[in-house]
Amino acid sequence: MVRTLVIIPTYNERESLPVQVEGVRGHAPDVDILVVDDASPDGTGEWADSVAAVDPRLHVLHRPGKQGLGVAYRAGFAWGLERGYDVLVEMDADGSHQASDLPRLLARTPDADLVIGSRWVPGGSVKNWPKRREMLSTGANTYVRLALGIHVRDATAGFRAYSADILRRLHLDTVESQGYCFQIDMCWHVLQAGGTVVEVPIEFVERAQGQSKMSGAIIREALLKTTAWGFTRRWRQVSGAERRERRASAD
Ligand SMILES: Nc1nc2c(ncn2[C@@H]2O[C@H](COP(=O)(O)OP(=O)(O)OP(=O)(O)O)[C@@H](O)[C@H]2O)c(=O)[nH]1
Ligand SMILES: [Mg+2]
Repeated sequence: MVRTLVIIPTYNERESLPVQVEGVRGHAPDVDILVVDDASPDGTGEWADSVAAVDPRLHVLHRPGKQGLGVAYRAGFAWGLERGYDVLVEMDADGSHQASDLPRLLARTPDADLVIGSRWVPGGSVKNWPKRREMLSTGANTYVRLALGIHVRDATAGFRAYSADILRRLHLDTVESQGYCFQIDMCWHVLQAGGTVVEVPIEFVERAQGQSKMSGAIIREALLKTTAWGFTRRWRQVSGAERRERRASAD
């Protein structure tokens, strides 16, 4: 029996979270849910506590204040790994990630270390996104593919499932990025650790309630870090470091 934990980070998602939790319950009744709340002023954490009091399969991790998505997910992964879950899922509270797509993601987890719910593979799509957002996402993903030399079409996607094995193999404390960059960073770590990545098409729906936490700082972080990783990769290729390391590990 595979034990799955769906981790939902929240900051001010009082209206969206109940809908998302109900969706997960309906489409994947066997999974456990962990809400990681950063002391949302709008009472999201208290609502989650009230559900956890009567539902032993919903857990809440309270964090002292807004520290960003990456920190929340790292705390959620650590919580799940300590408790022996086999598959750990990232899912937004805002309705962009549809619970109806969750079973298809989970169905692929035996084949890969990381299953990404992808907007940019055939069959994937976005709904209600302004053209500007669409261009930002496709542009960012093209840049990531070229800079890092990887084949993943949607490395910034935040609806994904990891095997516990790969998360244990990554040094999660070295994944310091936030926002979109956290997703790229995790994908890059998985690939560098020799993990396999598959993409499953999803329909991504723009949030209907609450506010996006997307900002210029988040975009800049992703751009700068991806560029730096890309240069490091090229430098290692040119300097032959990769070849030497491979030879050393074969000896
Ligand atoms: N715990 C925690 N959750 C966060 C934080 N920032 C964002 N989230 C949650 O992470 C999920 C994604 O955040 P969004 O605001 O939708 O950001 P986004 O999906 O990158 O941006 P949009 O595409 O504009 O919606 C939501 O469930 C948020 O509530 C944070 O600092 N801490
Ligand atoms: Mg969102």
